[in-house]
Amino acid sequence: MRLFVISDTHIQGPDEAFYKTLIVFLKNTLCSGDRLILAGDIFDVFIGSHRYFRERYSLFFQTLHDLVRKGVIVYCLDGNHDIHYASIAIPGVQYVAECSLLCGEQRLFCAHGDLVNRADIGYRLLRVILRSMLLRVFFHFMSGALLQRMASRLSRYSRDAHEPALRIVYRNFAAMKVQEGYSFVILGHVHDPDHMRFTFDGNPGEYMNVGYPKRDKTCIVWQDGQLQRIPFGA
Ligand SMILES: [Mn+2]
Repeated sequence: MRLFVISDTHIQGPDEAFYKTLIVFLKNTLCSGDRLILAGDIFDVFIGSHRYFRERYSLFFQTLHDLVRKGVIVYCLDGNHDIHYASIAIPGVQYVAECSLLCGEQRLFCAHGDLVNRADIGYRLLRVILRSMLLRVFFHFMSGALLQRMASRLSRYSRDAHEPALRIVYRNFAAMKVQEGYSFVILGHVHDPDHMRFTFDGNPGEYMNVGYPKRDKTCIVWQDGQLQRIPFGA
């Protein structure tokens, strides 16, 4: 059993080369019994409750459907650029806020990571508003193409904060999870391909951040008790 974690690919449209790379990777790499966590910000702008976006990326969701049929266990997490995935309701895909899984005898924690920085109150408030029922109804009645244009402009302005100072905040969060008993902690969001090992009370733990696949050309895989970064297209 292998477990793959992909996040922060920030796909901007179905014609983008990296979109095709991602789909080919999913089709060719994952086998029955593997697990896949899509850990948020796969798309730069995506609202799963809106048909426009489901159709825009239908090839991706068809691929997920095929993976489930093949026997791959798929977990899907919202990011801060892509929300309401659960509305797509692909049978067999598990829509969760975060993952807490057993890998062999060890526990693995995975989340997008946009809630790690507790000092970012403004962002937390925005997140609640974006997910609110009212806005969901509003989205529903708006043209998908208009939403795409508005949101991609916003997305350019609100590039996630990737300051180096955040590295320590993420490492502290991971250390807290190791203290809770997790052996592996995987986060995304900050586009920082960080990797760190800790020991708490003699129990080793390991943290990896997915980084920014468009630049790093990698995702994370857990296999035989080890976390590794592997190239897309490998
Ligand atoms: Mn993010």
